[in-house]
Amino acid sequence: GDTLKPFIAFVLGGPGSGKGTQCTKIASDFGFAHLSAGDLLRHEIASGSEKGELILDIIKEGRIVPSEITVELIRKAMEMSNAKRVLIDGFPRCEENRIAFERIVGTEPDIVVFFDCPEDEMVKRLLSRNQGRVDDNIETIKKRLKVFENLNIPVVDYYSSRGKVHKIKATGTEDEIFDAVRRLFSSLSR
Ligand code: UP5
Ligand code: MG
Repeated sequence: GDTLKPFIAFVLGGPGSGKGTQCTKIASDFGFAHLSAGDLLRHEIASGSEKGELILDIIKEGRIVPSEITVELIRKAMEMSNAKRVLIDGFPRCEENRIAFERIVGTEPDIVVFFDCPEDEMVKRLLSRNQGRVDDNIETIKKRLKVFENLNIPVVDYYSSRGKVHKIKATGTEDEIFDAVRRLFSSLSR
């Protein structure tokens, strides 16, 4: 294996804050591999495995999939990509996720990007997405928002206390938000 550890950015923010949209742009402009924890979990569901059935039940309820499942999917995807720079989108969702990642992968993120978006805007975006996601209904969205507030914000607070968080205002157009994102990533690559 590669002895050099990649540069890792955790990308966090509430449901619908624009993590996936902005990660796509970062990946293409700055040469990062984009690993979305949610996409890896949905891929496992689509594979039809027994693990996938468990994951589907959890996602429908807006709850958090057991750390060992998610960390293992991310670890494998990192290994497969063999990338020097990695965006990990939508993970860790809770302190237990964070601790499991640091233990199993054996490293901390270099930076944490946090997309700060008001709840009413996130709800509006999710309800108009229309891509058939089983969790884009108002009942599940309310649960996702609660889990985000109660379990994900503490992770952001933890990394803030370690000086790793870059908070980005996630309202406005995709391009306006990417202006701020671009400034951040340009400041890293020298
Ligand atoms: N959109 C984007 N930017 C916009 C803008 N500036 N103005 C107007 N519209 C904008 O964007 C959402 C929608 O808004 C899209 O239609 C987009 O076009 C539009 P997107 O970029 O998809 O936002 P994102 O933050 O990625 O929203 P997503 O729904 O993916 O966030 P979640 O964090 O809820 O979803 P995720 O896939 O990460 O997780 C889903 C579930 O999986 C979780 O609820 C949980 O049950 C489970 N999960 C785990 O258990 N563990 C994990 O580690 C990860 C997930
Ligand atoms: Mg997403």
